[in-house]
Amino acid sequence: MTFQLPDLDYAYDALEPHLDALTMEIHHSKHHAGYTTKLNAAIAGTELEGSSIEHILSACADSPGIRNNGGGYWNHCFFWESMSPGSTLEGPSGHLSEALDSAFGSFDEFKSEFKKAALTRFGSGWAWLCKGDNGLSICSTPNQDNPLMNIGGCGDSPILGIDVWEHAYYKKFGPGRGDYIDAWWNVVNWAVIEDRFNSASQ
Ligand code: MN3
Repeated sequence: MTFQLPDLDYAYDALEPHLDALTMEIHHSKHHAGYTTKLNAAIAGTELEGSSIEHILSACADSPGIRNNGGGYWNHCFFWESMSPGSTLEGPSGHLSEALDSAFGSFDEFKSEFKKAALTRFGSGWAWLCKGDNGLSICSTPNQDNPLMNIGGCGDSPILGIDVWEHAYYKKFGPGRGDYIDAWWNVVNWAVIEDRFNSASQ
């Protein structure tokens, strides 16, 4: 049993004009495909072969090949599922909306804090919104690390994440990471984020 590159639920050009088709195609068919192939190679013949990706991520800290490629595999699956061409900036509703207001004051304040975490991640990495025992929180991780690895003070259940590697935005936005983040809000699938919030164990 090996990991497979998942198909997207939408076409590469479906997130235009916010995210461009060429970036989406390269990001999925080259970058994500590469992490998937290298993850399978890294776990082949080890005790982690055949394990769930969640178990692999919880046990990968001492293996750079499994950590980088397992993170890259899971992070991008999570990222594609977080977006939808039918999304709007109206944002979340229900219990998620209440939890965001409780943690950050308002949806706009949450977006501001999340953007700050994504902007200030030096080099390549991710920013995350997580659900934990004390409600919602924001953190960021370098490279392809993620909260499921429970390393670096970022260990609650992730419900939203943004890729801030340059490969995610440079073709369209150049060095304008902030412009990319602003555009990305338009394609966040809040129904999916709300489902994750409602089903998160913590
Ligand atoms: Mn990426």
